Amino acid sequence: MIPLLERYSDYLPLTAETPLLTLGEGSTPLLRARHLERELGCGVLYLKYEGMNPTGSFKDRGMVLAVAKAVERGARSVICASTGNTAASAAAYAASAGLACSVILPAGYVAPGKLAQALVYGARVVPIDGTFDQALALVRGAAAVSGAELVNSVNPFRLEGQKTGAFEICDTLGSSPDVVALPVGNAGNITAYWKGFREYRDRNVVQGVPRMWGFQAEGAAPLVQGRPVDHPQTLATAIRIGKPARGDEALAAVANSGGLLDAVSDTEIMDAYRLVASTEGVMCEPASAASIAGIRKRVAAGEDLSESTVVAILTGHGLKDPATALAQFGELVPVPATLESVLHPIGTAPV
Ligand code: AN7
Repeated sequence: MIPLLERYSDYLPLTAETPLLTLGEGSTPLLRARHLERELGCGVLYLKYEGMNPTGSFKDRGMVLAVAKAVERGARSVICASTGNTAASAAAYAASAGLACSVILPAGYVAPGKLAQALVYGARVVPIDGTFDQALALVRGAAAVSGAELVNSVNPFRLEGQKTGAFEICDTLGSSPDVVALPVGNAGNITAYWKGFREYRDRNVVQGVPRMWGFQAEGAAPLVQGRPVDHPQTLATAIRIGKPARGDEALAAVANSGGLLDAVSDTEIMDAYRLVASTEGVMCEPASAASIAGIRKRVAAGEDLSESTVVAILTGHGLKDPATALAQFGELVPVPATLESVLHPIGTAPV
C-alpha cells in the first residue's frame, strides 16, 4: 500500500521539506453493498469504509498532512478540540512525528474508544464542562497564544488531505459516482470531498461530479435549520456540533453540486447502524450511519436512486463506541453450560 502523501503527491501542497509521515492511512476499502442497495433502492451502493484507517476514522487522511506541515514549519506541538476522532488522530500522528499534543473535549460526550486512544497515544487530555463548539473557540485562542499548530478542520491542510477520499473513489470506480452521502458535523469532510471531486473533474481524470448529500443529526442540525444550535444533542456524539466551522462551504458544496442537506433522528441513525452491520458485515460508528439513514429517508420521501451509483462514506469504526452498541440490546443472561440449555437460544431444536 502506498502511503497517502506519496500516492497523491501531485495533488497535495508538499515541498522538499515536508516529512512524508505515514501510519498506513488511506487506500480504504470501497465495498459493494449488494444487500443494502436492494433494501434501500439504490442502483449500486458502495460503502467507503473509512474505519479502516490507522486510528479508525477518516481524520487520518487530513491529520497526516496537517502534522507534516506543522513539523515543516517548526512547530513543537499541536492542539485541537474534538468530539473524539480528531483527538485520537492528532494524538497518533503527533506521537509519530515527535510532537506534543493537547486535546480539549466536551466532558461526558466522547466515546470511550476515542478517549482511550488519545490517552494511550500520549496526548494531554482536557475535558471541559461545555460543548465541542466551546472547545473549538478555546483552542483557537490557545493556539494563538502558544504557537501550537491548530489541527481542527479550520486548518486548510486537513481538507487537502481529506479530499483524497474523493480521489480514491474515482480511482476505484473509474468515474465519478452519482451521489455521495456523508455525515456532517463541523462540515470539513463534505467540503473536502467536494474539493476533491472538482479537482479530478478539472484535471480531466473523470467527467463529472457527484451530488453531495450531507446528513446531520436532528438534535444537532444547524445547517438544516439555518441557525446555530447552542445545546446540540444526539447519540451520535461524533457529530454533536452546533456551530460548524465550515458551514458556509458545506452549504456551497450542496448548492453547487445539486445536492441536499437533511437531518435524521437518532432512531433512524441507530436503525441504519444495525442494518449496515447486520446486512453487510460492516460495523461503523453511529455518526457514520447517518449517511445510510439519510439515503433511506430520501428514498422513502420519493427520491429515485434506482439508476444511480451511490457512495456512503462510513467515516469511523464501530469499535470506537462499544457502549452505544451494547445499549441497543438487552442484558445477556447466562444459561447453564449444558447442550440442552444452549440449543433453544441458538435457534436449534433437538432432532
Ligand atoms: C465519525 O473528531 O468533529 O463534518 O472532533 O468523527 O468533517 O466534522 C468528528 C467528526 C463524521 C463529521 N463522522 O465530520 C471530531 C469531529 C465521524 C466523525 C464526522 C465526524 P465533519
